[in-house]
Amino acid sequence: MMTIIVTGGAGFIGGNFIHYYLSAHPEDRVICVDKLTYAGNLSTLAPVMDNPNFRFCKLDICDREGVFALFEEEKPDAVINFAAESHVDRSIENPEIFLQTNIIGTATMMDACRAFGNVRYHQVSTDEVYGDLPLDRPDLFFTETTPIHTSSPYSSSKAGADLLVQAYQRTYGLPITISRCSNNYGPYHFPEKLIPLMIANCLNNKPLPVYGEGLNVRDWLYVEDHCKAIDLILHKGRIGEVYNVGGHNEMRNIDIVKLIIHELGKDESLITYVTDRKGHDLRYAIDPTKIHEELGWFPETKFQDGIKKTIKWYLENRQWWEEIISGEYQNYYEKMYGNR
Ligand code: NAD
Ligand code: TDX
Repeated sequence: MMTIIVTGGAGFIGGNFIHYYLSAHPEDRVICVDKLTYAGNLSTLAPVMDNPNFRFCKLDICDREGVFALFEEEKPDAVINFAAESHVDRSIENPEIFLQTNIIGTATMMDACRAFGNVRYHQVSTDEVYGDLPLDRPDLFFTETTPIHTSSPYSSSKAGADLLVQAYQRTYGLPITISRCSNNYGPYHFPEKLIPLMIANCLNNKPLPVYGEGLNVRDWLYVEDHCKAIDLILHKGRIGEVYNVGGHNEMRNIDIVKLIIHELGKDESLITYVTDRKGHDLRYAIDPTKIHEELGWFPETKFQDGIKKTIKWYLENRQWWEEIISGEYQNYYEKMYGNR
């Protein structure tokens, strides 16, 4: 039996991971550490709150005293660090909190791992640390040896954290792994991000704000496939290694938006082209050969099925996202999109 600390578990991917992990490993104990920022929702964890093998702990990963006290109490066998400020647009408006949570928070969690017996540590990173690829070179993909070359304060903070994780292994022998995943989609995705934002706006008959010409390409992966990859890396990955995780499922933003419109029976006249994101990455595309060959991982959910499941989830769980978009989110939306 293992005790694992999952940080950021009230967010999108961490929440999905906790649901997945508790059902895949019913013998293990999961402790969720989450600060409950604007992106954290306890309602995401409601289905597991009564599970005797689950504990929720409201805590900032930068709170050294609090983190050390929790380690002292729980003696975890492993840490999976999902907690982060995760939205590129917010990082362009205000980089500071990204440096704090994504870099200092990572260091704090790893310091606790060192202090309590070299605890196994997994860092959830992103393909954005590799920068972007040109649109006219479909033959190019990110591999684990692609140089780090970031574009936004968000991706730079994630890259800074990755370098620190590798340094902790080299310097202190901390048993680490890193996964760098492409864009996720699925249930519990916060509605500031492309897919849930377009679903929510469509359902509310609001304009669909497409940045630039909508030609940027992202490589979409169903969130459960990402969760399975992290589970495999935690249990079978080679210590010190980076694993790219992605679906070979590249789509242009505009095609995603049109697909959502058609699935929901709405009209393309809802599309509104708005000012582009500053420094907007053109294309992300992962080469997942390493995790496939070493750990046998491959994406199980096809995009056509995953997007239908996702839309169905948003239709059946309106309360979850309507509560989010009715609060402080309104001010965010007005600031980001009001005069765009
Ligand atoms: P999210 O924004 O939905 O959730 C982040 C969670 O972290 C929230 O619950 C929030 O309350 C918590 N958090 C933030 N700051 C914290 C702090 N200081 N202490 C404790 N908790 C804190 O993010 P997500 O989309 O679920 O992303 C999770 C991780 O996966 C991030 O590290 C992100 O960089 C990475 N990632 C995301 C994607 C994607 O497509 N969403 C793709 C690749 C990698
Ligand atoms: O309103 C929008 N209109 C639009 O055209 C929004 C919110 C986004 N976009 C575009 C920008 C991107 O090209 O859609 C694409 C996807 O945007 P996001 O959902 O913000 O995701 P992205 O910037 O690609 O980053 C995501 O994937 C990598 C996650 O948010 C990161 O946390 C992860 O590391």
